[in-house]
Amino acid sequence: MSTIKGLGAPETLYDGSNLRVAIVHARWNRTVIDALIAGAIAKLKERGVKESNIVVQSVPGSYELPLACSKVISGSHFQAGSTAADLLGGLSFGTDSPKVASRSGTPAPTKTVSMPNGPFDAVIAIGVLIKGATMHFEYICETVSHALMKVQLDTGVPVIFGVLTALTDDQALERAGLGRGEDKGHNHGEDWGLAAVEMASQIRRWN
Ligand code: DLZ
Repeated sequence: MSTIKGLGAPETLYDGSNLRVAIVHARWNRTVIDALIAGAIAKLKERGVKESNIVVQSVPGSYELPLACSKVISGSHFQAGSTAADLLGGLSFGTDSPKVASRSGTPAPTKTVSMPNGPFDAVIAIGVLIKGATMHFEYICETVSHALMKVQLDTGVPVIFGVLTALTDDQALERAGLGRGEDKGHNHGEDWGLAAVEMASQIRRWN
């Protein structure tokens, strides 16, 4: 069945070969997160962004994303960042029977390398929030989405909203292309990679 939803094609094919992009991601619900990061990186590279110009930084949970994005944009150093090249070797996802891992706590970062400096032309904030039994979900979704918008308006650097706010595990898996049914769904990370290149290119033109 055709659908009217999703990212429409841009009028221009943007060239990302001179862009630097940071991906800041939460570690909650890691299976989904890893697929989204891989989708974003695949599209960044498809549009010409160099692997060495893609920096990936993890934070514990989605609530930490706005401050981390703000610090990454202002050029503060983080200790646990990786380049896309470091990371791509270590990502694992797309298993036969995907589960949303690590729901019961904040997983530890796996790497400690120093992160190259910005400035960054765009930041993609990636998190996966899945509704639980309490009101946590509502508070974090609301706060994080407002705060990420504030970061981009305050800094003038595009912050791509890569936060899934899913009511169920299956909704999250399907939006990362990991659906458990015949239809695997669509990896929204790909859309975020394309959005980052488009917004970064446009902002350069407008400045
Ligand atoms: C505490 C919490 C819960 C319950 N659920 C999620 C989630 O689904 N996705 C996510 O990214 N983070 C979750 N967190 C962690 C918070 O975002 C945050 O890391 C902690 O409250 C510490 O500030």
